[in-house]
Amino acid sequence: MSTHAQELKTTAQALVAKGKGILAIDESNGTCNQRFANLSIPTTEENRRSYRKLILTTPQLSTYISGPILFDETIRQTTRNGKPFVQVITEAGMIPGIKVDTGAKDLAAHPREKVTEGLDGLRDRIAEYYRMGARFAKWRAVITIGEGIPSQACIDVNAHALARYAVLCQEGGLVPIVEPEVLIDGDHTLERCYQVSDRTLHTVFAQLYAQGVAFDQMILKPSMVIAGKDCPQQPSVDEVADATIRCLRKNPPATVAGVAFLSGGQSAEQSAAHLSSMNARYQSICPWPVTFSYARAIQQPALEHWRGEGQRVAEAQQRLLHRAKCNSAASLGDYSSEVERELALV
Ligand code: 5MM
Repeated sequence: MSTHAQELKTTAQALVAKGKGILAIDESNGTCNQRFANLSIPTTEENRRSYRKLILTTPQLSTYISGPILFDETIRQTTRNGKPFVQVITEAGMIPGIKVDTGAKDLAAHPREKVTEGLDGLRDRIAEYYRMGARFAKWRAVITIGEGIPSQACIDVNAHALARYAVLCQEGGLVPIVEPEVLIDGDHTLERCYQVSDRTLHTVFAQLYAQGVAFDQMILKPSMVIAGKDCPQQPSVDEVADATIRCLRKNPPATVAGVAFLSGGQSAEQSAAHLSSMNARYQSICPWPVTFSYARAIQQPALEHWRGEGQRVAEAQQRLLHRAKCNSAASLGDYSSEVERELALV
């Protein structure tokens, strides 16, 4: 058992506290720059710092967000006055998190498939992040659906790495967020996504168990069971919620501290609607809290408004807060298009 066991349990529970979710702002520089470039925002370190400061200093954010996940560059950055972002986060009543994987790379001998790297030196990096104030971590594995894929080899190596990462995190005092993402890209059906998600989660939890991960000291960050974005038969909101909960109830043990979904390229409204339907209809039969750990579905409206201009910060923060409120409502099963509009007026 980790010497941090009690701290890990307390942190894990706080991350999925009622009405709260996690905010992923851990885009690597490449991904962040791409999102900036799409909006003609100059891709400089100073702009990445300003944008992350805009997010982290949003008034009332901690009412809805338990903790933000940072990228390595961000955890080392400060406000203009020199206050470390970790301090900004803790003073606002949130828990600092850190992405510790180093990205999904091509998997040898398996065309079109990826394996996430970052295990080399991880014990030392975790110790450094803990000293800097981080209390949870994230590692994302990517599973692609296509003709003949995913291979079992791809699922196995990613599950093995997720478990190695998770047990190292617990040893070092960071709550691991275990993120096996089944991508939304492609024209696969809901049923095919269900089969792949089920096989992936089954393999991941077998590895977590085999390697001694404490389930009550971790959070699962899965993708929803959804049709591929190019599938001609798009399921209804309730069909996505039904399939996702059916798949989830088969897999994570009841002792897992919480389930916090990624948005995976769904629109802001869609991801809130799916989460809300799950909670409204199934909260009473789920053994763990079901909430969000979104990046794009919370940030995108704020980023699109900000566009790198200082005078737009306050309005961009309002847009960020609006999405945080909507997803908080969704985590309670209370989101609807009317609530979406009402919360915009508050
Ligand atoms: C799936 O991506 C994670 C959740 O974001 P969405 O809710 O937008 O799907 C996200 O945390 C992702 O892992 C980070 O943005 C890091 O991305 P890269 O690819 O730069 O490591």
